[in-house]
Amino acid sequence: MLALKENTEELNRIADLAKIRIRIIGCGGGGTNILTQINQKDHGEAKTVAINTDASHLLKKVSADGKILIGKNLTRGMGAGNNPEIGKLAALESQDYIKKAVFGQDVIFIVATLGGGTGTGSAPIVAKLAKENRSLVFSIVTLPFESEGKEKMNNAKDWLPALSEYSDVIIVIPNQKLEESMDKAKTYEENFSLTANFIMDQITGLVKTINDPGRINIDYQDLKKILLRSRSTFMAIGKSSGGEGRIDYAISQALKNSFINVDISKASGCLLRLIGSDIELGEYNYAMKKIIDITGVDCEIIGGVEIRPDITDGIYVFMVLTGVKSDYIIGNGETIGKELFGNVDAESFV
Ligand SMILES: Nc1nc2c(ncn2[C@@H]2O[C@H](COP(=O)(O)OP(=O)(O)OP(=O)(O)O)[C@@H](O)[C@H]2O)c(=O)[nH]1
Ligand SMILES: [Mg+2]
Repeated sequence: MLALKENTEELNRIADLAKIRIRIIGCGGGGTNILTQINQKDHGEAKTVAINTDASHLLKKVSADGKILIGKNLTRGMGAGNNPEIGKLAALESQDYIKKAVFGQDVIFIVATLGGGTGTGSAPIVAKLAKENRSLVFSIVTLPFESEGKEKMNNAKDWLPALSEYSDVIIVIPNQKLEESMDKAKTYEENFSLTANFIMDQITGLVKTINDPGRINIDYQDLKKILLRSRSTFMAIGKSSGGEGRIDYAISQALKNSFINVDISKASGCLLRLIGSDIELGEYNYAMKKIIDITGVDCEIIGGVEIRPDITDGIYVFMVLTGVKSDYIIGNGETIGKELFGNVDAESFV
């Protein structure tokens, strides 16, 4: 029989091996800006990788666990000049490095701000290489501001289908929504950080849900089971600082956001995780019932609870909902609605 210490070491080793491997890959200028914000905050055990054709941005502006300058021969480190074809060729030139970045990963998150050359053209190649490696691929992308004009919006529109082909799900956040809710008193960076936070909450919520063991646990198989029901997936986090009705409030906060409209009334699956220092069993049951009230009894719910004594400012609820209806969420192979692209290029749809 193993001594207690050896036993513990062996268990630790197995627990480490059983952790799912997650990488967050930022593509292009905006994608790597958002990645940098994620990298600078607690993002669980996921590793971050930045990909760009722009050498000086990558070197001076980006913080990540790994950086890949793509298309060194093609662009000589000078960017893709708003041309997604160059972004694509750059990614193909450097595909051996990208393959190494996705190798053996269970989940790949791709973050890109569509409209320019590098993020738009390289993200579908990263997704393809990740899919060939059998990873689950979540892509989270932004669309350009309408004021940036037709060319950028057309880049996004023309290249989203390629990304959709290789992503399990794409979550699309129009920058235009940022402009509508923009606080004029805040700086450009502060306003941009709202989208970055929205993206970050979804990614880190998922990373922690499946890698940090809870009192009632949710694991990777649970995630896969819920995703099998439908690829149209929405992830959200909500917080309540306490008091009566705190579960209702946290759930309503999770479902409320300024960027994308989502109808969850026909959701077919839900992972629901409550995080806090003093969650009661009654609250856990209530939260599950509350979701069923919204979605109907056919929704399969897998719940989890993480007791975190260090959280003293209230409770958090993190949800992964599948089978949701939204123009902004594109499940693998689904058609992309023209409403997504706003008014910028309406005539090309006629
Ligand atoms: N939300 C958000 N959007 C951004 C940010 N930076 C750029 N964008 C948007 O993304 C679009 C594309 O810009 P970049 O990401 O810089 O382009 P790129 O992928 O580096 O492409 P090239 O520079 O042409 O190689 C812009 O038109 C903006 O709409 C950012 O930090 N946050
Ligand atoms: Mg750039």
